[in-house]
Amino acid sequence: MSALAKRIDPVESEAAEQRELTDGFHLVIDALKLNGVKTVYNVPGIPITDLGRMMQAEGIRVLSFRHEQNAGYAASIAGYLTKRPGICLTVSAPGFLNGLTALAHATTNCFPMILISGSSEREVVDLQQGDYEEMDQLAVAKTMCKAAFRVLHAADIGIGVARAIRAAVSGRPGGVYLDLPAKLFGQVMDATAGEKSLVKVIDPAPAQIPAPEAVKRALEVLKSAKKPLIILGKGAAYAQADEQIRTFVEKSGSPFLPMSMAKGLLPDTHPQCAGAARSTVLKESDVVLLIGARLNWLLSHGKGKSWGEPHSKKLIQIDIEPKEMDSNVEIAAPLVGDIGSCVSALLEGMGNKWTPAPAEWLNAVKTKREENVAKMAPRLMNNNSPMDYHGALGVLRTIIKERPDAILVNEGANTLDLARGVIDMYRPRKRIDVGTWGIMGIGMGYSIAAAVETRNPVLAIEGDSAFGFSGMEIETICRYNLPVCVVVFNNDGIYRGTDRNSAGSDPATTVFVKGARYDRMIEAFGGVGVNATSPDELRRAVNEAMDSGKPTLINAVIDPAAGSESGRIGNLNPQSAIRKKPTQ
Ligand code: ADP
Ligand code: TPW
Ligand code: MG
Repeated sequence: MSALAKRIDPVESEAAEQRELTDGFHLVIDALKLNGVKTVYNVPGIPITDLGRMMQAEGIRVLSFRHEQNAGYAASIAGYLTKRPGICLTVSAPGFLNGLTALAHATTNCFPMILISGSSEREVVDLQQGDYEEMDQLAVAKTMCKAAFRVLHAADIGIGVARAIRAAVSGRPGGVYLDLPAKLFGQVMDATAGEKSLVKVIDPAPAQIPAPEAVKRALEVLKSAKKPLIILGKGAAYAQADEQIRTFVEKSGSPFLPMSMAKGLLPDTHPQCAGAARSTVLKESDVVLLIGARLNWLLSHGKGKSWGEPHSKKLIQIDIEPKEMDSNVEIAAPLVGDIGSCVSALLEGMGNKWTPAPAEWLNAVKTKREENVAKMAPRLMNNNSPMDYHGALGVLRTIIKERPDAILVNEGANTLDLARGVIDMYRPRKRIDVGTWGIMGIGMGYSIAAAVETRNPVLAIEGDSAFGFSGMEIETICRYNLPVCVVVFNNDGIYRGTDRNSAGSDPATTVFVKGARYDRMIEAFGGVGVNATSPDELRRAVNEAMDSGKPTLINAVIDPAAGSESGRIGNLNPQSAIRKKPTQ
């Protein structure tokens, strides 16, 4: 008899006397444990408070957050880092809705995640009779995730959890919603039958082998290239096929361009890395191979001036999702399958006699890259006070170089774009950021999950606005004593702290309290707060935090005039045809 049998107090009824019983609470826990779930990110309340308590009692690590959105972002990035669904647990209606942004974010970014929410009485909800936190959560969730399920009977919990796991991780990963009505938790059933009803998901993300003719076609196109380019996306980092990818890239002799979260899959200092020659390689390449990267806005949809149009580039795309092919431009050689299998098949097809890309091309890229790096170098060494972005980032760049296993969390506008360009990454899956939506608010949730899942130290580089979206979670960081160092790039506002409202006495829409001291926030919870006004002070404070592993928040004072509107993507702001831009 399993452990679950012991947990139910003897039931008075005579009929039940001889049987051992289990209930919905325990079946949910047993189903998750059976499938290797070790951590749950949650905010307690009716009807899931006891579920969290019982999970903890049963050995699952339950991290309680201050807001479900942050718990959800934590779960989403846990999914990305581990290739297993990250689990977020919330209460009904408002808690569910707070978690929903993260679920949609996980789906958009192709991260496996399961949002489990308690819900109200179905009978009352469906008649709209005004139950406590009434909402048809399943209907709402369906439009925003990869799959959504509701379990009404305790005997179906095993199947419900199994379906949720499989849906989250198989094929293109994404967010899954699992609706558990309050009544389910108390439902009782025979323990043996309960145990039998559980499902261990075998091979949740089966390998998807590419078709041999598709491999051949891809190799033919690649062989024809004089100026190939390989673009690595976060799908490639997620796939955990690091060795195959490295071998393939090196064998191809092609420059590679890492997308933001693919930085470090091969080191940014690798001789083939074209990160610092991005516009050159996008414009001048003749064959582009995409590995786990979509041709969305982040790659200008694969067309236009930045792609050197008019051109006759040929594209090869590796992706697990067939529908991704031709989404924006024609793909000459679609290679559908999982990245590990596809790259292995390409390597095998290349054999021992593959001729690497012409050296002139790689040399031209190298020259461009060295030029750009040399241009930036002096700016990174300035010791100005107040700091500019480059002075502060120069320090953090060195710290990551010295600590390549640290996880870098990054959000903001200028703080994001400049940190991405300046800070080299050396190992796979060490840079996690705003992702496909450019979403603000991932910072503390990502930091917590990164520390918990990897046990590596975390350095979060946060715009002051970006930080504000999840700042309360520094209490969570202190409560669990996590090795997280948060650096708030405090330039008094969004993009800049210098805007003025010319029409009245209210502050401009993009500015915050001048000279705010974010470092004092963490002191309220027993963490270490430091105010850093120069690169030297910043270096000292971050090194100390990374050495001690103590929760730390550094208020890095940045010149309020240093940033630019929307960082690198100011061109996406619509312009009024009839009004001049308000004064700044
Ligand atoms: P980036 O933002 O870094 O360019 P995207 O999120 O746009 O990356 O693209 C990631 C792509 O990777 C998605 O199209 C997704 O389907 C794909 N993908 C994710 N995991 C795998 C995998 N294991 N094998 C193949 N493709 C994958
Ligand atoms: C959920 C819009 C994009 S960037 C940004 C906002 C509000 C903040 C930029 O200021 P920050 O960085 O962080 O201080 P810096 O260095 O440039 O000053 N709401 C969500 N997501 C997004 N992207 C926004 C709003 C936005
Ligand atoms: Mg700012």
